[in-house]
Amino acid sequence: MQRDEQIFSIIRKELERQRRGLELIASENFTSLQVMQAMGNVMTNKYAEGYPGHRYYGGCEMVDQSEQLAIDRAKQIFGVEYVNVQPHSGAQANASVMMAVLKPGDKILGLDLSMGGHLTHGSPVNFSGKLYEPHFYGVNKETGLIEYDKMEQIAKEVRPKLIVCGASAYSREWDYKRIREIADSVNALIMADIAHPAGLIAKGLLDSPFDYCHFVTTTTHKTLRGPRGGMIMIGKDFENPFGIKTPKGEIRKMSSVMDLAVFPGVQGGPLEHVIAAKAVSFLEILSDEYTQYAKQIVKNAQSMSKAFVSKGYQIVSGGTDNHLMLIDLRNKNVTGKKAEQALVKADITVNKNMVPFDDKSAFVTSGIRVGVPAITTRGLTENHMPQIVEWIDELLMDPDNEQKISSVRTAVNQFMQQFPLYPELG
Ligand code: DSN
Repeated sequence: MQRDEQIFSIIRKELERQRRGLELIASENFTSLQVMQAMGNVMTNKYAEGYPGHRYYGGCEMVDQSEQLAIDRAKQIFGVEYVNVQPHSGAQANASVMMAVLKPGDKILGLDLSMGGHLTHGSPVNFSGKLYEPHFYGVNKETGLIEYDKMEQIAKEVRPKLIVCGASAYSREWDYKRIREIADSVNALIMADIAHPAGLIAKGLLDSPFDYCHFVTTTTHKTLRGPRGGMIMIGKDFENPFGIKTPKGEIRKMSSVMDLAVFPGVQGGPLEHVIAAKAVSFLEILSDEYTQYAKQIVKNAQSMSKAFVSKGYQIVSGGTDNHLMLIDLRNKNVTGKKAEQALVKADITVNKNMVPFDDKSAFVTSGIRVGVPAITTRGLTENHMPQIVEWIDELLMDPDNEQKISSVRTAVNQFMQQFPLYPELG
């Protein structure tokens, strides 16, 4: 068969783009070469509906071993009783939890998308806001911190069946204990979506949600640095709240209900090649090297946030406890859209992001979200952060100055040559 030079040439250019730039998108990272190798393997050819030892297809002996390894390693990382590694993405992990515990029309309470939440936490344009009745809590206008009192007040008013915590653009720690108290007071279950900070939680650098939240979902490709995909965890398995019975009349544990929600509830055949790559990345996470990496993420984020503040930038909530920060650009007279465009032209990749109480649309926005997991993987340390902020500041002060954009791009490209990415790929 003819080799597809066209698509491989595009992939090659993407490698070059990744190599020469400063990747500051908070949700992105660079997997190890072995994670990528595990992803591109013959398991993509295999159908394996079901779970290890209980499949609807023959020939699953090898994928059973690989999926079981992924499950066991994830259990070890997070110290949990139940893991499902089949969700194709974080969105499907969240859909599966909702499928497991909600009926259409049930009420859910999540963080408002415009305050840092996620589409799958009840946005009206998403399945979560269409199938269920969404309600939202937010952050305080002055402090930028989650308003737990308001969360409680809304929970008492609407009595949601599921409270969703976790965010895509919130830089502070979560008070899981308080959320559990609120949930218990209205008889709600809790889903914590830790897609962003999962790697820091795995290493004890942020509070763990498992003692308080009934379900924890994550993606595997952000701070966890694995292949693109999702995962569901339950800290301690429990009897399902709806008393679903097996044909033998047994009450099913939540783990069984959750397995059935992922398959056949939301998905068909699992992506066993991606699950193999998840297993590889989980082994990496268990290493001391990854522990050092996670600690470096925190140092880099702290250093970057200080550098922004010293240049007069307003970080929502005043700083960061995790790997990212949301910068409100309203005092800098530049929109998120304009900022993103100028930075991207200089090979500094960020995303425009709405800030709490934004007066601009999601297409324009008043802010940018900046994260350090990817540059930390490249090998950058806290001492490099002020220079990055210097470049960003130069561009945002004069976003239409093409000469400046060009000189910063040259400096960025030269700088990144010190931090080789996938040298094995030539
Ligand atoms: N799109 C992801 C992010 O950038 O945070 C969340 O799904």
